[in-house]
Amino acid sequence: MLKIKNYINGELLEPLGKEYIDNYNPSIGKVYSFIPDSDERDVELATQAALSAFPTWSVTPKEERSRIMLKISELIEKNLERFAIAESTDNGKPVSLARMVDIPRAASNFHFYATAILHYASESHSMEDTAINYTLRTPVGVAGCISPWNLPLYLFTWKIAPAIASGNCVVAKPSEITPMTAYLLSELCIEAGLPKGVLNIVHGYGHKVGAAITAHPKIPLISFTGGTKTGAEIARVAAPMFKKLSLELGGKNPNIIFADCDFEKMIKTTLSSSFANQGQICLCGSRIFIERSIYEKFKTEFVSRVKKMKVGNPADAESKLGAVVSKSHMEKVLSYVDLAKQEGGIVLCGGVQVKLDGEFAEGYYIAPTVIEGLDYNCRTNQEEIFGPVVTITPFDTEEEVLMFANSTQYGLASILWTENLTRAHRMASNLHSGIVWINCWLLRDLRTPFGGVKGSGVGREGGFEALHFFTEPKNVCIKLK
Ligand code: TXE
Repeated sequence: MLKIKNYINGELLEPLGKEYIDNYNPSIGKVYSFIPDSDERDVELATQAALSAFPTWSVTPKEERSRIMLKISELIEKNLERFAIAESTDNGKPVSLARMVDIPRAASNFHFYATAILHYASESHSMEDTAINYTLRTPVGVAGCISPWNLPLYLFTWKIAPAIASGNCVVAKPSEITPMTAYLLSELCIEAGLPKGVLNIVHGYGHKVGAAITAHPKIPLISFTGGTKTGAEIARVAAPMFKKLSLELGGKNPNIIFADCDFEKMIKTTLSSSFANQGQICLCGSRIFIERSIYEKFKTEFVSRVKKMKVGNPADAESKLGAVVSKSHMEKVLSYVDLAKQEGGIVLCGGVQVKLDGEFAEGYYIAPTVIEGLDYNCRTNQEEIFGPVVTITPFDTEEEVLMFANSTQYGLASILWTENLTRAHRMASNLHSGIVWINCWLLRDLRTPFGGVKGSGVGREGGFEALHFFTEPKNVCIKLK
């Protein structure tokens, strides 16, 4: 069975402790490869490699950095099919989704930042004829990048690309639950000629490798995507060390549907915003609020279409949902269905594990689940489930639905369906979230600020926001007379 390796100083290495973790294929519930169980010694090696590479990489002309990153992007595209299958095997998601979304987006992340740095300009502030200020933007040094399992390569590269584009060197840790495409990426980085030490990938557990990166005194910047609790732990360790922090955390996003929406478009998109990637996207709209006059119509139509969504072999083009990422995650999601019932919820469809035949019999499949009859304030409607489970709730007024929408500790994204432009603007400005999608979902322009408020995080990724984050501004003031 394949043993994944760390990527340190341009080489593929075994972990120093020679220990490995089982890596499961969630679609069949079986171990299919081994992940390095690295520790702080591997992180130290990676950090030293990054520190050694930094003086050269940080002054490498941006055109050259761009050229190498474009090559990496090209190689990902060339390996699209292989990467899509690998992502699906590791994560359980449909291959079709990985082929259409995850892997192309990973290539775009490199492409986007390879070209963004060519257009990035720092500021200058003139004080008429007294003085002129200009801002130098220099790379920070060694960046620590830690990413989750739901969109493995997509979110991993969303951090690494702006970090190395702006001249930093990186010590990165993908999720130990889905390490495979990060490993495959390290092979492509070697092929593309990325200088050794610029990117180092250390595999292993969060409490060992992630914690060692967070606490390392020579890593002054941490970019993290993952759970809100983990984000709080990282902030607790990193804040007293005055590290720069970007935290992209959980969500419990409202999907607000007004009676005047384009019903057909809304239903189609709501199926995706509820169940894409088995509902394991921090941007999924898991709380659906429907204006009362169309509640029954919505419920009948939505539930009937959800029941038709095929849960199955991720490689099958017909499968709309594959497996959830792990057995423990499946159990967690199903425990929320039990909780919803205890809280008075009625399960309109799903709510159970799906048992497939043959080699998939031990896989972790959950039927897409719709629940009604819950109070906006109950735990099911307040806590992040991160699976194929949505609740539906009627509302009467704009004020009421705003109160429902803004009631959670999270504030990542909101989805809004209405043809009334004035209302759309009014709602958008009153929703407590970093992103508002009106009459669409997951429509992404990589230049826009991406991130959340409240328990959904600190800071923004995307566009020049990320280049700001990965550089340190220094103002230079020159007196003219
Ligand atoms: O998160 P975890 P998971 C969130 C969403 C969801 C969670 C799922 O809330 O619940 O991510 O991802 C490492 N010090 N989003 O379960 O456990 C861990 O090894 C340092 C939000 O993977 O927080 C993994 O690499 N690192 C989102 C990473 O942190 C530690 C998009 C995330 O793990 C650590 C996607 C520690 N003490 C998911 N403990 C968004 N907002 O963009 C664990 N890790």
